[in-house]
Amino acid sequence: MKIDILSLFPEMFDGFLGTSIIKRAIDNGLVDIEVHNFRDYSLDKHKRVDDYPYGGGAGMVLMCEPIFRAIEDIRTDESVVIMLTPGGKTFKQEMAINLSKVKHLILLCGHYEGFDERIKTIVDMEVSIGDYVLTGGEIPAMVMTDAITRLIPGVITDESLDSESFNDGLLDYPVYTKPAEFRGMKVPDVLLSGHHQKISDYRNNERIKRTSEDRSDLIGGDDGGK
Ligand code: 6GU
Repeated sequence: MKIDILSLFPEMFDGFLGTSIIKRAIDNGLVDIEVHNFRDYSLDKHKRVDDYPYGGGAGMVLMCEPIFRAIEDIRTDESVVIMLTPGGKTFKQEMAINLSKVKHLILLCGHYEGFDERIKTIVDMEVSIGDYVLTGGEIPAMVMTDAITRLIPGVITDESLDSESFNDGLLDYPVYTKPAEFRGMKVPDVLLSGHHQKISDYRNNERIKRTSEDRSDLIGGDDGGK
């Protein structure tokens, strides 16, 4: 998979792309991630990419020209172009799974007051990562890239993906490591029993219990404002 990220602040991605599982996925050739500065696509001699909003009002607006030029340069017939904006469709695990099957993703990170409305005509989707406002689309682009990349076959073991939170709509089961007792808190006996069927039953029950206690909205209940 190829992911192209368009941003005004490419340096924000250095730590993210150079660390841990994402770095390993890139080094192993499982994903190719390229960050572009859309200032490079400005035709203006001062490399301007934003201007004042028509009609007045606060902040600056990202201009059509550099963004259209960047997308037209980078996209192919297999690209899905995504605009990151708080007004977009909320990013969830299901969307991550669907996007992990795409050959080429282009993520547009906005800043300032937003994108010129006409930029919507050149994108395939508008996506938000949740109901709060961030200063820009860079962190959302990292969130999406991380969630999608770990789903690409070979990036992490199939076993880790099998039982994780949100697969089949349930949260993950609780896990413990050494010691078997810490400050009076004991690891459940069943996990020390070596009895695979009992361990599997215990974990399945815990997933259902946790989901109904902490995130009943995932199984059709009210989330109580969580
Ligand atoms: Cl995609 N962008 C910004 N600026 N804020 C957000 C967001 C995106 N998703 C949630 N908040």
